[in-house]
Amino acid sequence: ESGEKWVLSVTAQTPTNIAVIKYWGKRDEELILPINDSISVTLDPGHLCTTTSVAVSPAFTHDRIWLNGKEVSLSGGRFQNCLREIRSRATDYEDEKRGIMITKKDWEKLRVHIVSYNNFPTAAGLASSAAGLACLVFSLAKLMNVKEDHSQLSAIARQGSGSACRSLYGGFVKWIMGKEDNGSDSIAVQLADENHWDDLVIIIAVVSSKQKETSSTSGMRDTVETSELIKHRAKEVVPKRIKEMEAAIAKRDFPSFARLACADSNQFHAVCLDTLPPIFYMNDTSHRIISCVEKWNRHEGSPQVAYTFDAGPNAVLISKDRKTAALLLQRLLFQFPPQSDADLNSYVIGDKT
Ligand code: 2P0
Repeated sequence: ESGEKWVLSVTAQTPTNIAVIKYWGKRDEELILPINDSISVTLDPGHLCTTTSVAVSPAFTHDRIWLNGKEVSLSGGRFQNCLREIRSRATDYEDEKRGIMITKKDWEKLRVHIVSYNNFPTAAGLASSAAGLACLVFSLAKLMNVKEDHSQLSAIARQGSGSACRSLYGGFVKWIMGKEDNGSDSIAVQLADENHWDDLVIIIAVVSSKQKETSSTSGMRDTVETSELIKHRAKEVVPKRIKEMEAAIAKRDFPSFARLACADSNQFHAVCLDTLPPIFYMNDTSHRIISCVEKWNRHEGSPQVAYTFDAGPNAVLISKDRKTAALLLQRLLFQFPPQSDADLNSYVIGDKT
């Protein structure tokens, strides 16, 4: 093809991740450095995921981005930070067949177009930034022939959105808070791959499709500024839980896994209540789901299902196997009958990882 007409593109798909030991609170807002480690499970590809295509062409005059079909401004600091970090690591690219040669210098001048879709409604209040920023960083890195490994890329995705760094890996992932002021050691590492514990089944019950009232970013800022409880959590509670959770995952010990995940979700929401002004992410239905699972687990004598709630009222329910997941779904549909056919589609069912 002649010099100016080519387009080079890459498409990638990234699932979101669900924290079982929560990230809440930053020590550095600009670099997005957390006050504690966190552990998450990445959903199966295809469920709650983002698909992103990135392209460069000499014909492009500006960096541009379209999210779910609508062009949005790229001026936000976080997008720009990710783009800049990837660009600075670009390496020479050559496609002899098409006669394309892009040097490190060329990458600085070439403009990118980014098109990104979520396969779930952003309005449902389900984490979208994690999958989105991870996918953006990964596809840009592939396009620009960046040689960094997944953990190094995770440190870049982290600067787009904290939880995004954990979506660079499948399976169980730990985001290490790190010690350095420049964030170089605040990276994600894989604890176990997607085949390690494939009995687990995750069911997400959409309790409300309203968008959350307090964004995570401002919520955690308020918490760090006003909560006493968060200090105790970050210093004393989480470090111990991280060790215990790592052991539970390694041994596929569901009772310990469930106990830790539920306790950590509850403490995260307690810390939100301890914030000034208090943040209410869960609602009555969320509380009823918790009671229902707690009662069931107690009745069985050992945990069957773990629950965890993020910055919104939707329940993420992790059952120990497929049989339990079927029972759980039955119970949910009986106790929380969907009000319309549309609601039925909101019961997103997916295996772990
Ligand atoms: C988590 N959450 O560990 C926790 C639990 C919500 C509750 O990470 O400001 O969108 O972009 O770093 O990652 C949501 O916060 O916040 C989050 P920023 P992010 O998954």
